[in-house]
Amino acid sequence: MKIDRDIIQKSYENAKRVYALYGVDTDKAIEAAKRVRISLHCWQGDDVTGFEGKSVANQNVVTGNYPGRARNGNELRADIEKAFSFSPLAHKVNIHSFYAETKTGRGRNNYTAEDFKGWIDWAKEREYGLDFNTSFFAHPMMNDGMSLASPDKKTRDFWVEAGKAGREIAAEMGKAVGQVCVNDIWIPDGLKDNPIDRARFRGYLTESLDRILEKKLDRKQTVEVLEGKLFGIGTECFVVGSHEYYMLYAAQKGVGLCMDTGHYLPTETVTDKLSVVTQYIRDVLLHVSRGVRWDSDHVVVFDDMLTSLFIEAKRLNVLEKIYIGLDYFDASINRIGAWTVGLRATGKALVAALVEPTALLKKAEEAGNYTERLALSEEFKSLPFTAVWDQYCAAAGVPVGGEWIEDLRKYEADVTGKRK
Ligand code: RNT
Ligand code: ZN
Repeated sequence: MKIDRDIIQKSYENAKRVYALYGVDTDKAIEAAKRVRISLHCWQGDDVTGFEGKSVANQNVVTGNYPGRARNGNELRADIEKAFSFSPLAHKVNIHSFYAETKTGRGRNNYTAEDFKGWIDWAKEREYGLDFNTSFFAHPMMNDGMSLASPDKKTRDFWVEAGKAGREIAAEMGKAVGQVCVNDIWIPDGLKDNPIDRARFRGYLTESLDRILEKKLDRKQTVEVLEGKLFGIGTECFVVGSHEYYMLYAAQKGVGLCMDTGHYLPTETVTDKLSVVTQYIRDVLLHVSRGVRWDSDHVVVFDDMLTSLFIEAKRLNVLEKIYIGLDYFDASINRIGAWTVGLRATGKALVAALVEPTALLKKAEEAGNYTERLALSEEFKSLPFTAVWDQYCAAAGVPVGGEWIEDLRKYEADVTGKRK
């Protein structure tokens, strides 16, 4: 399938005139979209497996066995490039410490930037930004599913070392690529059943985080964000690093916060939290995910959750201030397809937010005219933002509409389908 570029152009010219009636400049909206970097999570490409080759329990639950998983850095990077070729967005790549390609036998607690040379050289050459996470999971040093909050001092010490090493790596990455590397700290630590002394575990976590974060690093190279969650499989009753825990720790200690859209009660939204945390916390990372009935990490799609989040960020004027990364893993479908669907859904939501005639909505609200606010909100939902998205894709030289699917099929036949 090939869509006539003339149709795309004409639709765009029409849409541009429609939006102008509401005071929106669509050319400017496309330029603004290019300034918002979207970080792609490398771990969708190999089902959160990493390259350390250890067969240990993984605290991230991934389901499916679709063929073609990337088995090493070169395959994973090639697959990421394929996904990027289907997206017009400004990209970063988000990696975990267990994607180190070490030649020195170093491990999780003493990796250095040298162990990520393959990633750094590649990102530099292609002008992608990089983001980082120390992997506090899938390792023999996990102790009853705990790391930084473990009651065992040796366990905590090991993971504090890993966290410190991770910060240095992130700083080196930021320096190398010339843009901030966001270092996300997420730990799975928690308990299946109810603890008696919750404060004891949280005390251990505070002590560990204080040790990790003690050294001041250059903010132009790296910033840290802390990611809480509500529950996990095996930690149904108690998660040490809850959202409130990290939100208050971050606000008090001047650290950043990560909010993952799958990590809250079903009726809670990150959309509503954004105006609070961006007011008190300088560095905010969004992990864009899709929880279905639970924190299931389904592929991100173009739905109300996604659009309302981007619209809120635009209304708050923080789209260029916050950091945005995708976070999901589906091993039951083509993994590059999974990445591409999420990237393109995110791009659509971004464009839909940027062309929203926000000024008119604000005006209605400020005048106390809530009928007009509601009426306009409804009308704006069906303005032709898709024509602006298509134009953004066409002008960037990436596929429009479903054009990319055939190319993906070819890549599967020639490359991923041949992997054993
Ligand atoms: C897990 C968190 C975390 C992970 C990645 C792999 O619930 O969302 O962000 O998904 O670090
Ligand atoms: Zn996350």
